[in-house]
Amino acid sequence: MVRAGKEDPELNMLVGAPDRRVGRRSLLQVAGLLAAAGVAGYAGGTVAGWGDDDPPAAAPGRGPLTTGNRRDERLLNIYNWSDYIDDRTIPLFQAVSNLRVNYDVYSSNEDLLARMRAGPTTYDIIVPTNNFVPTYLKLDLIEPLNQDLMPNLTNLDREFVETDFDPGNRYTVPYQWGTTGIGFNSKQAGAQVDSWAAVFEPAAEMDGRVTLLREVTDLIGCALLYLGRSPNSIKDNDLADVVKLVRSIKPKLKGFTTDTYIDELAASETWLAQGWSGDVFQAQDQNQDVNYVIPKEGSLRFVDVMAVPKGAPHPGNAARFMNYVLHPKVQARISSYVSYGTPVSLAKPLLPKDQTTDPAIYPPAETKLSILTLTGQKLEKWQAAYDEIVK
Ligand code: N2P
Repeated sequence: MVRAGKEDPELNMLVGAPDRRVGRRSLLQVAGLLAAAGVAGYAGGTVAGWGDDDPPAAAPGRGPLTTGNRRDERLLNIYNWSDYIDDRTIPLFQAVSNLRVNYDVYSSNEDLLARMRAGPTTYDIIVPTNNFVPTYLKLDLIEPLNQDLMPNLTNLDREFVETDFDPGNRYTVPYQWGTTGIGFNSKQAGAQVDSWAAVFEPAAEMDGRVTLLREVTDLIGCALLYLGRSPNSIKDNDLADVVKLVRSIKPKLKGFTTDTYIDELAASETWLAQGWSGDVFQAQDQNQDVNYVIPKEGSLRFVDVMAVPKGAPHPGNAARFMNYVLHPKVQARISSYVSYGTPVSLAKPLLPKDQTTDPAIYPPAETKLSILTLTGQKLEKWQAAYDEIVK
């Protein structure tokens, strides 16, 4: 529904207006744009989508040393969710910072965590969801941020500073936030979708047209809400009921996915998708029959946060990027494109009004939304229930 409206020429100075999503297939390919624009320090090659596990070597010796890094390279390796950035922010950051950015994407917290647990990484920024932060801290997988390089931290709204998972933003900086709900095609599924029943007990006519999220927290948490249980339950009988419910509808599902449902909703291949708010709005941009609802039983709210993996090669450059992202104009550019909520209210006057007044993007206080945290026993039990469902 929303696209960036009139943008700031200052932020658009070096690139035109390519309007491509940075999805799982279409990683940023801005090399040509940058080279054409004569961006200082750009070393050639593809900016993102390495195609293998190791990022390419840094641009050799250009400009002054960058402070705060372990490796003396003008390089930044970012690992973010698919479909979670516009395609101007990275080129413009490269232009203003004289750093080269490699940008790669993943599509679930489980995938990201498994990658981080597998051993040392070359990524400098990852973007886990808040509910996984305690696990990252416990496993010693992220390191304290260089806050001295982030004067824009003061732009963050108070509620994103005084969090239970990282008070004071010592380890994490909020990127965007959103809700979990249902994306539905009003022509095919009807206009009256308002309950989790639509996806957890789908009507026979919806056979093969329903997808659920391939993500532990959303799948288990929302099924618990549908069953009228606490969305934080770790009771064995509650989790057994969730497993029973979702397993019983598996034959009717198109599948579990976190990164294909935007395209599938847009193409009217999927008619009902458990999904994240901004993703569904990105589908709606392409297909006006697509709508988003937060079901009446309540749902989940999440904050995705930028963090530096322990021992990352370029933590100084990571801090520079985080600081850039906290600029209201940059927040507005990202938010207006991805249709998720911004943690920087100063960006709101710069956003399209139809976005800031949309209760599906900025839900009113009375909407029943829980923020879940996955730790210890809960992580283990929920993961086991999830594995039992998807195996
Ligand atoms: C972006 C989805 C990010 C939200 N496509 C998941 N926390």
